[in-house]
Amino acid sequence: MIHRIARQARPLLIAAAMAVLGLSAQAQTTLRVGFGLGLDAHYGLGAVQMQKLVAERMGGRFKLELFPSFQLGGEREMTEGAQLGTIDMVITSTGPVGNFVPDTLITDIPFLFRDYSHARSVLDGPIGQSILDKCPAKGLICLAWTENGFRHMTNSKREVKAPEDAKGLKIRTMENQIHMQAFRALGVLPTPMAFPEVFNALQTGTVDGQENPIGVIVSAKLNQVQKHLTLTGHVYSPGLVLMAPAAYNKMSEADRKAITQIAREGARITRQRVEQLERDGVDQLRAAGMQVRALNVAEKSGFQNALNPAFAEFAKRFGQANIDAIRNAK
Ligand code: EAX
Repeated sequence: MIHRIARQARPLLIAAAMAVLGLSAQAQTTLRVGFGLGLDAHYGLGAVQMQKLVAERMGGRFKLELFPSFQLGGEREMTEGAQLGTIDMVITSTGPVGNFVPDTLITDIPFLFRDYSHARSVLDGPIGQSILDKCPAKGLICLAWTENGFRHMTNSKREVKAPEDAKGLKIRTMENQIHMQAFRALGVLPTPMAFPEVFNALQTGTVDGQENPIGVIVSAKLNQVQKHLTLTGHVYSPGLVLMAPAAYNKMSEADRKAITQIAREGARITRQRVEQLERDGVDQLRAAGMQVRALNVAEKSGFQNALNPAFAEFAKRFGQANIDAIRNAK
């Protein structure tokens, strides 16, 4: 009699023990997270924060395994990996994402955002959310906006303080149609390329220059292969935290909400790092021997005016009202 009761109670006792030990019957799922630059750069710090929060909040059901420094490929390749489900999460600039989700391209228009707080408030608000909502139909989950930073131009040939100085330079751009259109309007020869190839292309002279936020220039040590830095701030480069639908759709509603909130909190750390790298980075690059050229208001307007032919094309593509809704947002 006693044996029979013990036998029947056994599964209950095991379940109770597991509950007490916090062990769920569900095995732990490892989510692979790919991103560029080192762990101490802007995406890396955000990724470390996400890893910590997943461990704290997702009850042992999930853990993040981080793959920094483009180990899983360039941003376009990683974004494709998220679509295919071979990579579970990606932290990337919007650069190549427009090839998958064209609705993100409006955020890549030069001189669209006034400053960081303007960009973050638009992207974290209804306009930004409406763009994130376009991702699932294109085979991607866009959990949150993160940040790459305002982009500046570098080259190995000459000081650039006006658009005419840039004419004829071969400048590497991201694989982004909007950026390429803008650089063509400046009379620059845009050469689209995945970031992992950029250092070597600059070193061998395949391209004369590139453009990136200070944090990227510093983290990738581009001062070793670039002489001139012009603080054009010509584009605000948003970032995105992407997730593979294959991984996301397996999650409970509660876990989807949790990972989305965690992505937002990781983005907060990334944004702090972007501003810190930008504050400290220009002096670091100058000390490392780069000729740094800040632009006054008139010189910056010179670049903006030179882009007018491209702005006309952007208005046709995205609608002037949509561009103004972003540009004029408070
Ligand atoms: O996201 O490709 C680029 O220029 C990006 O700014 C870089 O990969 C960081």
